[in-house]
Amino acid sequence: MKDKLKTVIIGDIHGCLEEFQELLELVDYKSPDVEIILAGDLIDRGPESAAVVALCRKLNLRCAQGNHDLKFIKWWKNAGSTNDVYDKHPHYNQLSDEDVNYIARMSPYIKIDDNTIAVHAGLKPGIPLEKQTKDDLCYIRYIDQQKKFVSLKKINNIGSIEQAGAHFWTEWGPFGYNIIYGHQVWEEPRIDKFDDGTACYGIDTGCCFGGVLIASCRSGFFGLPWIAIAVSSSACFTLGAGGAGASLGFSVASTFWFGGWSEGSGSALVILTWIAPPGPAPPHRL
Ligand SMILES: [Mn+2]
Repeated sequence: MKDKLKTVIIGDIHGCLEEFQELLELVDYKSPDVEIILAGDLIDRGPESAAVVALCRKLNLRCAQGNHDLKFIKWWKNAGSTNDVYDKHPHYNQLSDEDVNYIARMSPYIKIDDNTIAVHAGLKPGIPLEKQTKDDLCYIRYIDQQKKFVSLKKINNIGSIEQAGAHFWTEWGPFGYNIIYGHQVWEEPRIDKFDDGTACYGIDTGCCFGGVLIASCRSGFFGLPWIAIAVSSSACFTLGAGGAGASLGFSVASTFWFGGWSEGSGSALVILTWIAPPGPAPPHRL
């Protein structure tokens, strides 16, 4: 696929159709030089999972498969082994054959350029990108000294991440790529920078839990190399537009320059500028 000038990466939508649509408008998604890439977890938790999948499919958006997407496909391949899942996930029953195919065809990761990838959860340290397993790419969170995956359940059983001798996966970097990922909910976007000039960008700010949905935009917007635009969920908006910037916690001066915010219809709009990541220049600089 030919590289487009403006690349926009959106993380865990989780059925939050309204916020997703708003964000699409915001990044001018119909423009021929804009490409939207999704970091997975389109479904579950939010109110309109089936509609989100249908929209992404109709727009033919490339999506890195998330653990929730993978979980659905595993269930579906087992011919819907249990029916009680409909109580928990009624939208499972609302997905059309085309929707199911779209989810099944999602990529384990998406290469944005030679230096940059989008993936749902992250990478396992010390393993080449091509050799990463689907489960690691979709589920990874904590890694112990033996470079083994440590589940959230195990950490909860042991007591803490430290007691489990584990670290969040990005702390084992660099990985040879700029990595934009979702999966782990942060109060504000998390950025880990490395000596080789690459960085990891965690962009899941928990829209389905009342946080915001973020679009990480590369190149071309406002003539700057990288920016992030966040649109509030309705729950977050009730925090009050006046305090939007502060209440969302976007105050990391070394990483972000707070570009300002304005009110849209029924939502607070926050525009943040990402300082260009160090190291290799994005190849599609204006
Ligand atoms: Mn998720």
